[in-house]
Amino acid sequence: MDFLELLQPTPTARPATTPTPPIALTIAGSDSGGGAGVQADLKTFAACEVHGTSVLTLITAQNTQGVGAIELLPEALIRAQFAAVASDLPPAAAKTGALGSQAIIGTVRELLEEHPIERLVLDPVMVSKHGHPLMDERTQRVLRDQLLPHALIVTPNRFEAQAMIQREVEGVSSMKDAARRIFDFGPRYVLLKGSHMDHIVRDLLYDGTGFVEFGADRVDSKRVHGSGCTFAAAITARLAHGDAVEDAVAFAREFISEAIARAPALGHGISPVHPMHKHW
Ligand code: PXL
Repeated sequence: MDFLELLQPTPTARPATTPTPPIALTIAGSDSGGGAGVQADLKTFAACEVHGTSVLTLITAQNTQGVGAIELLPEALIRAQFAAVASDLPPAAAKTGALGSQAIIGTVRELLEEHPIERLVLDPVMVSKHGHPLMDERTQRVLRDQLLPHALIVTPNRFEAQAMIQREVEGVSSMKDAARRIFDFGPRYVLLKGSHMDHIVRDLLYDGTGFVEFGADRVDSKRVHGSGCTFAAAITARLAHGDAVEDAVAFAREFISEAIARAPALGHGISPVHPMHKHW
């Protein structure tokens, strides 16, 4: 570059184009408090550099202290959201969260049959991590029988595993037995979350042949609202990026530990986890 060139005005910089991100879809419910459900999923997708789309199944009025009201959305509106997304923004991976009723479970099954999604993460949302049932037993069975065959990976907690197989799950050997039985309902991977032994959290991943155990120090925190949703959404995001299942789960384990450890205090009840922990 010579002296004259240096005197030329610099051309206005063109804006750098942002590369197209992978797309992920969540089929789940709204938490007005912004901690769980679709809100957790979309924040997690964004934090993991994925464009998030959503099909809302139900709307809850809730905050950190509890759920006040729930309204299920009509089947036609669920179908319309799915059609809008699938025709223009086809997801590389998807997850399901709260589905609310046998009718909605049936609608989601039909949608998945009409439009198969290879990389589907099924978060059962049947029994809370504290053991409170979130749907009646008949609806739990319908979810198990109709949706597990469509899942790449299902992510039950211990209580959901018990509900699926109708027997106690306590300790590693019964977790392994449960994972084998849940595998027989049709998912390609089972991730059984956390038997809490001492201060270690153990998750077991089963692919029909062998087990991979994920251990992490248990973060002693009450700020765990939305942790199941955030965990499953982080797996979904990495699957959308093209990760192998085992890598996506390893990433999500790290992600959820940090999201719990770095969660700020919010509200007067159970604070949500912090999916944006890498950013603020
Ligand atoms: O974390 C389970 C869950 C899923 N979806 C919605 C929720 C919750 C728990 O509060 O509110 C909408």
